[in-house]
Amino acid sequence: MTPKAAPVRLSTASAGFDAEFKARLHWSADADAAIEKVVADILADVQRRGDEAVLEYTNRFDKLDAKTLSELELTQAELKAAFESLPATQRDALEAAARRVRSYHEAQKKASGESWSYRDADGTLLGQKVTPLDRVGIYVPGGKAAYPSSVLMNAIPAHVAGVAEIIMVVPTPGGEKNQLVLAAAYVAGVTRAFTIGGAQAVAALAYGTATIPAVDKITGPGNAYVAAAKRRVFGTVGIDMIAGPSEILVLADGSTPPDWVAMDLFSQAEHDELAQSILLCPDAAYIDRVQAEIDRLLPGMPRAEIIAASLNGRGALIHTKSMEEACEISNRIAPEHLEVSSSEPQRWEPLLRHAGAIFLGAFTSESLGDYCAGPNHVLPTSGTARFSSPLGVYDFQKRSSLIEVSEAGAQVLGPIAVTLAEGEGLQAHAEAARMRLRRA
Ligand code: HSO
Ligand code: ZN
Repeated sequence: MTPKAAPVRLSTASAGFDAEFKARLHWSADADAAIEKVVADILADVQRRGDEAVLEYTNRFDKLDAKTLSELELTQAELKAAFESLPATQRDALEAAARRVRSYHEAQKKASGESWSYRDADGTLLGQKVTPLDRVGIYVPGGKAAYPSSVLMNAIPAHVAGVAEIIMVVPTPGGEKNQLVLAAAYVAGVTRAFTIGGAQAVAALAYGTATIPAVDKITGPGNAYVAAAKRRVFGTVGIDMIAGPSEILVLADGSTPPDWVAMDLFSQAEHDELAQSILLCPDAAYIDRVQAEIDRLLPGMPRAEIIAASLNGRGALIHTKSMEEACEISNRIAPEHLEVSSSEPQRWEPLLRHAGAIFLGAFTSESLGDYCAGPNHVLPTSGTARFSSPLGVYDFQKRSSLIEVSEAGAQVLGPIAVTLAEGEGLQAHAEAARMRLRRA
């Protein structure tokens, strides 16, 4: 029997709204002490024993029987063969998505990822030099969350940024390789790929082993062990973010067919029982129609169980006093994905300040953004859109300040530096500045 999905109905007009709303939103990713211990041991072991440790853990956890780590490297020929083994429709879709994701990130680089400088009145040059990271690692989960689209979303911005080497790791439990993931690695231009995963793969990338080169940054989602490992190696390498369960918030004015909205809520819910789907709408009758569509459509969904668990556990249909109030609540939530399902999305967009990605208008389903619109689908979750941004070209670049003080400039800056240096009691600083002053 298909389960029922009845997201909780809330109304901003009711007295208990704030408390109920907070309780629903709560998501705790508290560190699990048992996982932390296992991960700490694996990291230390890989640091100590390198290849041997990675090989042992991989054989044990993924039930493989490899004799050396090099056996677990996927050759470029294998990636290419995976691509060529796909039906033409899949090959074309992967390439079309890759093209659009690439164009978007090229535009992003042009807009904010280039070096700049200027000269001030004394001829002193000041600027910022932007350089790509040398080598990055991309973690791709195995099993149920193995998304080829995520390979594109991680590797393409790295490529566009100019990263010379992109190392992909993907676990293959039981030796089963996901051909679409390998094909996506080929399309996205991954440099090297290894069938390893878990904390041991994160450790190998962070510290380097005889076979796996150490990288400068690790991006990509993973399970609780991978997340704990990424947290721990941060500092030795950069990381992108620690992602929580996926979220969608739909702001609806009642003008979109309600089955479209119901399916958009499903599209997030089907990812994971912990995923969150919320509808905010000032029209109570429309909310009823969305619920009716949920009831009608759910039995046809292959992942009905997951969808129902997600909607019943963390979903909500919220009746607001107005669209303005709905925008305010959305800002409080700072959702990963925000759909403005309205006939006048441009009217509401200026009111929306915190969201990973904003999808404007009835035709912009989140799913189009997940795969092929162009912007990245790796987005800040759990309210972190208040202070962080989608994965982008900038995550694969760093900036160096450039300073070239002219002789005239040194005469202006010198006395300022001398005064401040003496104030701090740092005589060498003061002298270094003074030596560059022209003697009268
Ligand atoms: N909505 C997911 C991305 C994704 N969807 C991958 C389908 N495949 C998290 O943003
Ligand atoms: Zn998705």
